[in-house]
Amino acid sequence: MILEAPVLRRTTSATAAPLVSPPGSGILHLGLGSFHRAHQAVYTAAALRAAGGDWGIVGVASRSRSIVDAMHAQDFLYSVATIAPGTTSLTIPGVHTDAFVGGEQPERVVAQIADPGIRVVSLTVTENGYSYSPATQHLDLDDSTVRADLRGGAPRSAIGQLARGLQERADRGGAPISILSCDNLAANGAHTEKLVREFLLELPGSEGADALAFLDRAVSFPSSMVDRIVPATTPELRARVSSLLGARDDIPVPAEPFTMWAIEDRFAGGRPAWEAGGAVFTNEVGRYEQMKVRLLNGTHSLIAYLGALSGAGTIPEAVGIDAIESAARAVLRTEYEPSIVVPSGVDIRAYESELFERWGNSALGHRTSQVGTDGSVKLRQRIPEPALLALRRGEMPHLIALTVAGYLSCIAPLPGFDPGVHAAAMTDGARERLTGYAASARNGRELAERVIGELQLFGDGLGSQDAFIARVGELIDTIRRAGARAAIADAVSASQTTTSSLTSAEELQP
Ligand code: CS2
Repeated sequence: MILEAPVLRRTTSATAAPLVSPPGSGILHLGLGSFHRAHQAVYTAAALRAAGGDWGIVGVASRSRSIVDAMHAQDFLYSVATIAPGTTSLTIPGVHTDAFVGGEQPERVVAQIADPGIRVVSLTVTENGYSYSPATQHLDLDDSTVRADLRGGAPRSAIGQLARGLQERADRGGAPISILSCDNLAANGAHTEKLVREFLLELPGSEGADALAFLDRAVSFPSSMVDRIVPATTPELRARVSSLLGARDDIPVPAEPFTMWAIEDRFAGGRPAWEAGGAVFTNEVGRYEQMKVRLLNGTHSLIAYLGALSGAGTIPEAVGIDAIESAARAVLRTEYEPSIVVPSGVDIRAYESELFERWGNSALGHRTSQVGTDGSVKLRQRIPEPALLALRRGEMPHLIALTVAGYLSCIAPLPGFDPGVHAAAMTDGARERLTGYAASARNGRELAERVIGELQLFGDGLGSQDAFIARVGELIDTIRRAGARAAIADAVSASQTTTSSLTSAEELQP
């Protein structure tokens, strides 16, 4: 029945709200994945409805031909299925005007960035897509793609594409443009700008000079905090959406009802009226980012790793385990909350209780393996600064140590320990290297010393914290010997005895 339904197209779409029709394409988006399609695209549709403007989006998938083919086959339409227990509602953003695969046409990415009609380049390329070394936070000059991009030819890395595109734009008259990172990186705008500048500075002679002058003059890199839980699309969702829609949609995106976007209002070439979709323009983006990356994402990692080790396939299942819920509450209150300054107007108690509702959304099916994937780059954003702040206060961050112990037990299990199927489903660029370390480690302490101390996976600050490294090692051994629940009980009770008086983050931060 569904197979016989017509494919979703502008002519077959039967949604209640009329589709938007962007008159031109002012945005180039790198990273045409589910998150972008359920987040920025929805805000852009609201902006176009409210205020118009030629802010259609040209979407660039880094490698996936199937998403690009499906976007073309469906006139760039797809549904966002907003899912809460008992209800699913559909919206069709309809803001994309073209789509192509960046890996197949890297020269086209460069040409589009140089095109004066494009005034915003936004990015969701994941923490992994910025070609920087997690230990140093600088452009990773050991990365073969970065090295090839610096030598010339069509660039393959996002940073190389941005730098080459901006070079060409500078040559074509240098029309103002903004580069908008929408990834979960601290100070993502400044971080992206630093990496693009480092790329240009690495070019031989004065090759990057004109582009650097253009950056000073007419390119802005606003930071933004993005938030919406977007699980992977399943065949069941495709079938459900197609039957609700009465048209076949091969690329729907599931998402939770909650959505938030806080953006610095520094757009050199103008911007859509994203506030119409509820985006907050603020000069407190740094505070929003820290709050979200630590409280939501940091705790999410804890739930995912300890959940997977306890046999939970989904986040709601994991947070439904009492011990994991108490660990999540404890890490929020005693380790993450004291490390942030809450943005003005945000009620932190309400924010936290909403987090538990969001994680508990059982209809969404968000997998522990999805959140646990790429921990080597994600954790670098989430844990070192709050851990160091606690250590400087003289307190051991037991639950952050537990998060790291959970991560290593999932990705690089010590010999003889089986972390289970959900841990095995996590992918991580560092898995091979870390597994090699684990194979020759005699105990958790040795593994933690190699990964945190020698490899400095979480930066040089934590790399020299022997007591923290030892605590991670102990918890890895407890997980191996007595299981995840024993390690959680140990960490939660230790944290209760050490955190009687907390100093506020405002006093501790410069
Ligand atoms: C998650 C995030 O996969 C993960 O690491 O923590 O993708 C999280 O769901 C989003 O950041 C929510 O905005």
